[in-house]
Amino acid sequence: MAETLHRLRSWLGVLLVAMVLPAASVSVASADQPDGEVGTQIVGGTRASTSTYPWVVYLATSSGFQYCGGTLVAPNKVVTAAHCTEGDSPSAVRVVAGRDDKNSTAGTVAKVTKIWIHPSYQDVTIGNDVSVLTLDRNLSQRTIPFATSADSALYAAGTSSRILGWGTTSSGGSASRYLLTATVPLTSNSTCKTAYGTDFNATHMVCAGYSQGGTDTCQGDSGGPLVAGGKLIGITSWGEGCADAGYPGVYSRVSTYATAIQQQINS
Ligand code: 4AZ
Repeated sequence: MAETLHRLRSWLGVLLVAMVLPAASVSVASADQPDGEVGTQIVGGTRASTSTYPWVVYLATSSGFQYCGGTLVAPNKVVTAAHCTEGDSPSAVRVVAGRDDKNSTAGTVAKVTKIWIHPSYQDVTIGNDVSVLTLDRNLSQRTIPFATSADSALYAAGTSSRILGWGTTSSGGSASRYLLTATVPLTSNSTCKTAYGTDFNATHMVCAGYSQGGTDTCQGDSGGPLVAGGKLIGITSWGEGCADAGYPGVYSRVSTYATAIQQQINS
């Protein structure tokens, strides 16, 4: 599967924490998150409900392992990252909606009948990290509109944006059992250029995070939403580590891909 390398990285992190460094590497997290408890510390996140954010979904393998996020933009269409679906067969992917707790059976599990990957996608640092999934049914969950070329104001530096996901709570740490959310300010393009140099392309990407770090998306959040002004403006894509000062999270700039996404919705 395409997510193999990506997932392997997450798994290695989990394995290291679980088997090799049981006490040491979870030091902060374990103090704040007793088993079965909710963390508020995790890369600055807090618990959220899919009742509040019904359009946030996660991608899982056929055995139920959550590996990426996604956003419902039409009853049977999910926007996610190309690096989440690259090389995957539609039959291998499940979309889970309406389930805050991965250990529950709440909500709906849809199958995927088609995976569209941006034809120019090669690598997250080049851009085009966009994919649209077609589901085998229309979901009842509310959808969210996505940014178009008319929404450039939503990308102003300093705009408060919301990140959501079930990913890891620290770089190389373990994934969250529960849906988490946080708000982060969009950075300027020059700030992101300073962090990432030629890997940052302002046409294809937008960055978000505090200069001091502390709040960010992380492994397993990829493909999930960055929301501002009631619209999907970004797709969680990449970054150096997670929540590190000077290294904001990088998101696919949805307005750049609005026409392509709309074509997939219409298809
Ligand atoms: C990842 O590997 C990933 N801090 C997602 C987001 C960020 C870094 C890595 C941003 O899925």
